[in-house]
Amino acid sequence: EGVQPQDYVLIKMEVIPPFPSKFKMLEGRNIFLAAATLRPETMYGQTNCWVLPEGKYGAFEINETDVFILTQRSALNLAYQKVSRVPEKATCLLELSGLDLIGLRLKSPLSFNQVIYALPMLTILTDKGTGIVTSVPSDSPDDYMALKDLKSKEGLRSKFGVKDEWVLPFDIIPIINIPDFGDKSAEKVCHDLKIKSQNDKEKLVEAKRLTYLKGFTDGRMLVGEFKGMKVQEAKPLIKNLLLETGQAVVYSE
Ligand code: A2H
Repeated sequence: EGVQPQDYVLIKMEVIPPFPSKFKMLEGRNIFLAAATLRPETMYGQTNCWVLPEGKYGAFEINETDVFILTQRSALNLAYQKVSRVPEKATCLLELSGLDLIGLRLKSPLSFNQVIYALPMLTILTDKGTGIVTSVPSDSPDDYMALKDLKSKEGLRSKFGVKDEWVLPFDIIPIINIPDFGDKSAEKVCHDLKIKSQNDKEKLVEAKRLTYLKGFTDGRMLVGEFKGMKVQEAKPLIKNLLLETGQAVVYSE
C-alpha cells in the first residue's frame, strides 16, 4: 500500500432477490456488493460488477438491515471507520468465494442498466479496496478489456459458468467526452495501444495514465443531472449525491 491514503467511494450494488440457496441465512436483509471506486461520476455507464473468482469474501453485518459483501480486510477497515454498527468489530455472517458471487443480479446506483450481473475479472487485487469493482467499460481500460475478453471468448465464459445473457447484451454507454479521445475513451486508448487482453499489464498502466488524467482535466459529462458540466466540477457533486441519498459510503485506506 502507498504512503498517501486513498479515498474511495463504496458503491452499494444491491443484490436483487430471490437469493441463491447459499445466501438463505441472509433472507430478509438488504445485501450489497460494496464496490470501491475513484470515479463516482462514471456510475451512469455501469455494465456489470467484477469479482475475483478465487477471491475470499465475506457477508458482513453493517447495521440492523444492511449486509455488505467484501474482503475481510476491507470489512475490518470499514469497522474502524465507524460505518459499521459495532465500531472496531466486523461480524462475518457468511464466508463466500468469488465463484459464489458470479451471476448475482444487481441494482446499482445511477446505472442506466437497471439490472447488471457479477462477472469474473482475473486481475483484481485482494489487498486494494474491497475486492469488488464496478465496471464502466466506456472510461476504464481494465473494465473495457475484461468485458471484451468475456464477450469474445466463449471458453472463458464457460470456465466460470457465465451465461451469454449476463454479458453479450451489455454495450458500452458513452457518458463522458474527452476532446482527444471521444465518447468511449477506454475503447480508443486500448485500440491505439493495441492491447490484447486484460492481462496486458504494462500497456494497461499506460492506458489508465492517459485516460485518467485527461478525463479529469478535459472531460465533460454527456449524461445525468450534471450533463454538460466538466468532470472535475461534477465529480464532487455526484459523490455527495450518492452519499446523501445513502447509496454509497466513503472508505479510505
Ligand atoms: B475505478 P487505485 Cl471508470 N483491484 O472505478 C483492481 N482494481 C480495483 C480494485 C482492486 N481490488 N479496487 C478498485 N479498483 C479499480 C471506475 C473507474 C476506475 C473508471 C476509470 C478508472 C478507474 C470503474 N471501474 O480506475 O489503484 C476501480 O476502478 C483507474 C485507476 O486505488 C477504482 O476506480 O488508484 C480504481 O481501480 C482504484 O485504483
